[in-house]
Amino acid sequence: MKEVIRTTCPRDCYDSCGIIVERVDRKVTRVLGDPDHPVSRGKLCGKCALAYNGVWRDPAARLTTPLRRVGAKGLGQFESISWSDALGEIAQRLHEIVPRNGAESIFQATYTGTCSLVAGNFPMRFFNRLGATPVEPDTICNNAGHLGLGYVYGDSTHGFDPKTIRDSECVVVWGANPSASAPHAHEFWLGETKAKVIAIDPVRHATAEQADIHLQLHPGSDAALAFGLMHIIRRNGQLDEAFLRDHTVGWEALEKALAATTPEWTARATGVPIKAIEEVASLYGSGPSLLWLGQGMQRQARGGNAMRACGLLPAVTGNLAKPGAGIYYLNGAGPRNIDYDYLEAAKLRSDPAESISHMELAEVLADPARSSAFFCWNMNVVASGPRQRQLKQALSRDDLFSVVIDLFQTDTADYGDIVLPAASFLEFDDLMVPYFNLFLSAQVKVEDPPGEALPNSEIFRRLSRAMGYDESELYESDHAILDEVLERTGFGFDFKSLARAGTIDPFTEPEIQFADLEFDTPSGRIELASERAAAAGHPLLPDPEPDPRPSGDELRLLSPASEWLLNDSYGNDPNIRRTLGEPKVFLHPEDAESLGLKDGVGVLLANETGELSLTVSITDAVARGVALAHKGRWPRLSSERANVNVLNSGQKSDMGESSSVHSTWVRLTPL
Ligand SMILES: Nc1nc2c(c(=O)[nH]1)N[C@H]1C(S)=C(S)[C@@H](COP(=O)(O)OP(=O)(O)OC[C@H]3O[C@@H](n4cnc5c(=O)[nH]c(N)nc54)[C@H](O)[C@@H]3O)O[C@H]1N2
Ligand SMILES: Nc1nc2c(c(=O)[nH]1)N[C@H]1C(S)=C(S)[C@@H](COP(=O)(O)OP(=O)(O)OC[C@H]3O[C@@H](n4cnc5c(=O)[nH]c(N)nc54)[C@H](O)[C@@H]3O)O[C@H]1N2
Ligand SMILES: [Mo]
Repeated sequence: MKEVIRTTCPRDCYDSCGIIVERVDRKVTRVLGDPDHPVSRGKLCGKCALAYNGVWRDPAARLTTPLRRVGAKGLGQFESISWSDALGEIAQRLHEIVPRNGAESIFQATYTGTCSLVAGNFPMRFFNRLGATPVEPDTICNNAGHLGLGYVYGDSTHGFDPKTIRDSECVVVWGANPSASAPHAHEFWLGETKAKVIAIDPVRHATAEQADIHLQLHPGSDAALAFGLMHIIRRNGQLDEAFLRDHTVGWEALEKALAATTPEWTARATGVPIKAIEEVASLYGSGPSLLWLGQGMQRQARGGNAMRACGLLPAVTGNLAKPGAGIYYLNGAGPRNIDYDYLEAAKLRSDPAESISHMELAEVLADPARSSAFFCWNMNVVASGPRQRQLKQALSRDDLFSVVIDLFQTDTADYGDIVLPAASFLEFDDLMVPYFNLFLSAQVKVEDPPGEALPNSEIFRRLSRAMGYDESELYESDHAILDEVLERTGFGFDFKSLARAGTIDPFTEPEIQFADLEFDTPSGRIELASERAAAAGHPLLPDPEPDPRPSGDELRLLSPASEWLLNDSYGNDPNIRRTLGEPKVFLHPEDAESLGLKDGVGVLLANETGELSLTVSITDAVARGVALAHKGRWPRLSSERANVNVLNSGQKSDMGESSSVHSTWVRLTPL
């Protein structure tokens, strides 16, 4: 018998596609895009179509039983054990560690392997009860931007409603690459709009190619460009003076600073021709305009400053709180009334959690005085984190007890003492709150997990039992949680009715961002100049100065999202590996020439942190001075057992102790 089941992709992607799964005699035959879903419109992106019909559903590639390490750490030699042995052993080790070294010596790292609510958050109930130290999740991804925008607006998780594009005349995509990171938004949301689309990026990616205007700025010159645009907007008489007077503080100081950022200065600072800067200023200034600030843009040494500077544009032009206007970084669950304190049972934690940054994880795990155990789940930190070589070394410590929970035998799993097999999103029910569109979606189980794999939530219920914990929150069932979460949203759905609908949009009309013009800043207004930033050691106004340019044999290494990989997922899918071929570094023809590099040759990238060999691909799609090598390859599947993060120094961004991976400098030498 053939059936079709509707579900949702819960991966870390702006699109959160609707999926339909075909089953014959209860066996899944195909995973496809849902034709009725407003985002996917019947099509999955290339990578998910391959992976969800490939490695994600291949029982031979998946972890199917708990494993105990038998060889040296990192070698990936394990034996199968039972769940009760695995959980018993973990509980025994934790019961030894807590009285001896304190629960704070147990570190746990998680991110967005699945973004679904229960699988992503329920395990925190266990860690809250245990009192483990979190590795602050957003420090690997977007924390600098959250802090930077927070200084200006008091909030960074309440973006525009994408539906409002119907009233826009201009959409600026600044330091995001939807053609890879949001392929359906690229194709439909941007591809079909009547608004002028402007892409601002050192790389001419497919979204920049498709845009009306592409400003190919030098990396690290975003604040300079923002100030240059505001200089011209002021000169053009396109300021919204009433808005500035009524809803902002700091205009006087900002206006003074804008005097110096003339078009000539801006062109020199950014590498963008004056004419193009003028054109963009005039389009954005006349509005209504949307501004999408990408996560890639803030992953640089002064990413917080860059976000603050770019974030001023909507305020000076009054492109806020009206249809067709707004700013977007991420849409959090706020307007959808998701209760995270309930999901994570925050009350189970007795002491407030002191977190560490991903940028210092390798150091902390190398130090026996600070760390005695490490849990990694929903995350492949050896592939995604900085200082890859140093992190592997730290994870090799004999006296560090490591537990890794994943679908696959990842590089991180190779360092586990115990590895636990997780179920994939096709194998359990859950809820998804997309971070671009303001939807709410059901993730519906379509088949049983392979072997003995279990959803994250069930793994942690069983671990709580093995620990002898008795708090009822640790044992609440997934379905009780799903219905409770939905009840608290007040949208009138329980899980069953939401599963029938697939995806709902609770807001029939576009939500107007900041409609009440109240801002959660100390002044209650938009803070162009911020005393709070100054008190934290930053300048009162964002600083327009660009980063220094690379010279000699040095280039600036950018390692953003690849069209064919999702973070560090899918790097083990055979079809995707074939499609990608050798790991490459993309270079501008003039840089290649001055370094004596020809298309297709091998090149060594090196810096103080590490080195990596890649194959040269020459293209004028990258700006001069840039080496582009996408993130997400699996180190254990390459001959050097490394990916681009072997070069990532883990330097903290100016705000939020966050990743500055796009500020990595490398020297290139022909192999
Ligand atoms: N060089 C460089 N490095 C980067 C970045 C960059 O731009 N450049 N970007 C950074 C960013 S933005 C991010 S967000 C991080 C992401 O880095 P990661 O979080 O490490 O990457 P993911 O591939 O999203 O997910 C990690 C793992 O979750 C597993 N997983 C999926 N579903 C489940 C589940 O239900 N349960 C469990 N237990 N596991 C599951 C997957 O198999 C995968 O191995 O990488 C960062 N690293
Ligand atoms: N296919 C795919 N989709 C993904 C992911 C993936 O790995 N693969 N990852 C997911 C995750 S976790 C995240 S956080 C998002 C990230 O998705 P995006 O927000 O699109 O961010 P990135 O892909 O890191 O980088 C976007 C762009 O930033 C540019 N950039 C780098 N430095 C600078 C700079 O100094 N200034 C400016 N203006 N631009 C700069 C890069 O050239 C790149 O084109 O995507 C999600 N979606
Ligand atoms: Mo991310």
